[in-house]
Amino acid sequence: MPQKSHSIRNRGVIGRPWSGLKPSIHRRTENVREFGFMNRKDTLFDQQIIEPGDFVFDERVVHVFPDMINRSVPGYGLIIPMIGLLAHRYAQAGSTIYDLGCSLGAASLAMRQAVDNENVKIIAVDNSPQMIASFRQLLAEQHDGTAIDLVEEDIREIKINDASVVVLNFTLQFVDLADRLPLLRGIVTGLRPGGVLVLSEKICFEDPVEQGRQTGWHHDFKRAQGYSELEISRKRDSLEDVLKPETAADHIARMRQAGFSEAYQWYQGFSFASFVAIR
Ligand code: GEK
Repeated sequence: MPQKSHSIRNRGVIGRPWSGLKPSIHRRTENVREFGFMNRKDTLFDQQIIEPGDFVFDERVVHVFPDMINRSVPGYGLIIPMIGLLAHRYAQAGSTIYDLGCSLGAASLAMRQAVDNENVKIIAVDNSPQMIASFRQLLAEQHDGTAIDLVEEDIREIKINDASVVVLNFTLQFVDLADRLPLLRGIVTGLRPGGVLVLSEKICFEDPVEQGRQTGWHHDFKRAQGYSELEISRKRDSLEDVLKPETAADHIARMRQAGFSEAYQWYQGFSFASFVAIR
């Protein structure tokens, strides 16, 4: 892969808290007057407005999403800028980058910052109309950088075409198990040789003892983030049958089966992991 002369560090992709947003944008997202609608504290499960098994990415979730994902996923604030770094390394001139299940676009924005001026196109997809509308509103405030095309669609219906980087950052876990292999096959087919998939997932563990310990450590993390016992158990109930985790070994095996020539786990924070697969 050709070396690029400009420094990613100088453009601030590394070391910024959660989003990899440019400083001005990051400040704006912290400004309640401008973006208060998606800057609220997650109290959804304190108020019990979501029923068991009923988690959906609706307006209530969008309003608290950055706070929710930061306080629920150990390492989310690290994974986002690392996706930027990986995009910087693997994005190919003239190709397309896909962010599948983009939510409010943290990964897209980190990648845009990392690959600016590389003649790439970014397509961000989510099937939640509220997520797409809010991400669109955020983008409307920015007038610089690579264009990001927003697509409101099920990621199973998207044709990946001439891609060099595809991101599934905590999205595959919400897709039916039977649909995961066909989805990955479509990604491999649409990737250029040398292109990559970055896959981040909540994982489970074969050994019940380890499963118990990892769950306990994750709940300690959530307690340390200020969630109460009630909020933790209600969220767990609401995600039951909605979020379907698999083991790290299952993910690696499926990526190989789908046609990736290499697949590695690069990150784990308790029961949250991230992988890179290379076509
Ligand atoms: C981030 N990647 O901040 N088609 C399209 N979108 C979907 C589908 C589907 N079949 N299923 C779920 N989603 C983001 C975080 S959040 C992770 C991703 C979480 C979307 C859903 O609407 C939501 O926006 C996103 O996937 C999952 O880097 O909430 O744990």
